[in-house]
Amino acid sequence: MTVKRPLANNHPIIMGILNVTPDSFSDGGLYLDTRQAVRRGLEMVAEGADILDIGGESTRPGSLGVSEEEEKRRIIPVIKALSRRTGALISVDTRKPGVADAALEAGAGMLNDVSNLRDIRLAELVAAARAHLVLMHSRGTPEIMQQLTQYEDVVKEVIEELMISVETALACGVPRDRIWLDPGIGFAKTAAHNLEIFRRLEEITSLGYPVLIGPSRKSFIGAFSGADIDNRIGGTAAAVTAGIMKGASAVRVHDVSVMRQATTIARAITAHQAPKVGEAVNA
Ligand code: HH2
Repeated sequence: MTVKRPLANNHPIIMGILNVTPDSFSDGGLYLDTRQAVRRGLEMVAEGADILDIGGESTRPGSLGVSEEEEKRRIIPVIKALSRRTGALISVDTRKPGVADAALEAGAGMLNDVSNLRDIRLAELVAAARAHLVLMHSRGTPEIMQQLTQYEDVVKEVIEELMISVETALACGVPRDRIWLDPGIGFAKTAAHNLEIFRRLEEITSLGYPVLIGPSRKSFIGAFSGADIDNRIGGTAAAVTAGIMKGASAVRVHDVSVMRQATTIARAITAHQAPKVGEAVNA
């Protein structure tokens, strides 16, 4: 398949979150209707999303998962419609090969795998479709992952565990330049681990793969600020800014237009050749 809209442009890449689920921790239940989901996807593209990440199964801590049939029923019509109607790259957030296969067939050009390749067939499908692959660090399943937070050195171990999956993906034929890494903020991590990952993110962004981070509205923001789930936009913007300043290429967020502004300014501050003021104003 052809990959839409080049991702090699210089601005930080925004991945807009579209959860077609009744129970996602933040936007659950809002986009269960296909038309509402498509409308939200188009809105995020208008706000500046480069990628739309469409998921049909919540992976919040403790969640039990849904059947393959139900996951497909929720997301395939949305993927078909949005891949036809936008230039954004469509990503499918799934851990199931059957769902990934149907989604790639329906127009997705990226697989966002929050299981860090527990099933090797995911990499084979991505290679065959010539799609992009996000390898996100996690341990166990969402149901039990918050019991698997024992690390000697969280950053070192996240890197080691991600690199095992990189080798597997390469061996399956996924091209090196289609592999993205994500440390998995909130997945088998305590709030302190999440901060440590941000503090030392350069150790991951210097590995030579684009790095995606997903702090949006997550509980570590509440843990440190006391903000409830509907009021974490400031903490999300701070985490997104820190991530971009430490070399992340992309952020996965709910609040696209605000985070687009945050990432643009973070990149302008850190860029070797920041735009001149006039250019920036007219951009
Ligand atoms: N976080 C979530 C889901 N998918 N994918 C990547 N690559 N990185 C992340 O940090 C990430 C992810 C969890 O957030 P959300 O989709 O908002 O909630 P839920 O899992 O409850 O649907």
